[in-house]
Amino acid sequence: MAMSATDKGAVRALWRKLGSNVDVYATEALERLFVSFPTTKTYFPHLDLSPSSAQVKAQGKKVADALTLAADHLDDLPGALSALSDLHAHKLRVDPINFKLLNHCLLVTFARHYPGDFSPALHGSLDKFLSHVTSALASKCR
Ligand code: HNI
Repeated sequence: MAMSATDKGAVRALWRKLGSNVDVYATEALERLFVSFPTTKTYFPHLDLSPSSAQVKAQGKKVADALTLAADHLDDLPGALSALSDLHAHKLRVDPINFKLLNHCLLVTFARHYPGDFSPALHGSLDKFLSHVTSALASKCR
């Protein structure tokens, strides 16, 4: 389902509120991903995935920066994420199911830290945003 103007406004407002904490939250989401869905760890055999690892933190910052780029380009997600889509599909060969798992962990993390009422409407807008990011990232998988 397309993101409405209301969804886009909600995501932009959320990003303004989160500020630089997006790094911290993306790192927490990755930690949750590796604990709750351990098969995802197979994509990172070269990284130290133990709790509080500097490498997971660095990966969290990369994911956060890409999400911020996406939040700044809501009207052209496929264009903004094109290079990352190539990377994940052709080089890293990430099975698209894994994006859904990370989206779940991101939602849980944002809901946990959101300062105030993480309303059903905000939940819905954020879920749509993450689904669109995922579709753009997975668009070159086949
Ligand atoms: Ni992903 C590298 C963004 C989901 C596996 N990933 C990156 C980089 C960014 C990024 C940015 C760094 C690119 C570079 O160095 O040029 N990844 C994102 C985003 C999402 C996502 C925005 C979804 C919201 N990545 C996933 C998922 C997996 C995944 C679900 C697999 C479970 N990503 C990787 C791997 C790398 C990677 C593997 C390379 C890590 C490294 O350092 O070698």
